[in-house]
Amino acid sequence: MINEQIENILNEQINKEFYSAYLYLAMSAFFNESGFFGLANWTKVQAREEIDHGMIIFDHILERNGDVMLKEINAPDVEFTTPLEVFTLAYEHEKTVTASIDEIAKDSQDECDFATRNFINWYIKEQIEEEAQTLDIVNRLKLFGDDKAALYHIDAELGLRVYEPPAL
Ligand code: OFO
Repeated sequence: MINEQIENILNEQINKEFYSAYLYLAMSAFFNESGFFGLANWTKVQAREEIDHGMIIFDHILERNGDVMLKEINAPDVEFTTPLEVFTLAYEHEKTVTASIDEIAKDSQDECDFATRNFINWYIKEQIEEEAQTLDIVNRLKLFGDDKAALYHIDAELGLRVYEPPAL
């Protein structure tokens, strides 16, 4: 059985993960409309990963005999401009998700919910990757984003990303 506080914070995290999927889908649509098909692919693959992140928590709550409470998902309220600004926003967003995962780790430790404390380790590791990969793209866009040929190559490279289900 899962206690109410942990159940609530996990349900909120499901919502945040699905919001992340919405945010990356909005980015993907923007890139698609702007002709950056590689960036559109990368963000679309990321949106699928975010749905997986939400679903893994969904399953954890049910396995622990808790209640899944699905809440409204906000529409992303952002204006996209350049690839650099979009990926800077993605990186900043990932930092907020990391903070939220850390909060779950802290609360589950405080509440002696060691099953959730152990479960959330996968997300702690995942967030290192989420931040690193968005920051890497930000840095490359900062260095080469004004050069059209370089931007073309970055777009082509990110177009190669293929969705893979998470390895738990
Ligand atoms: Fe689910 O990690 Fe990104 O947001």
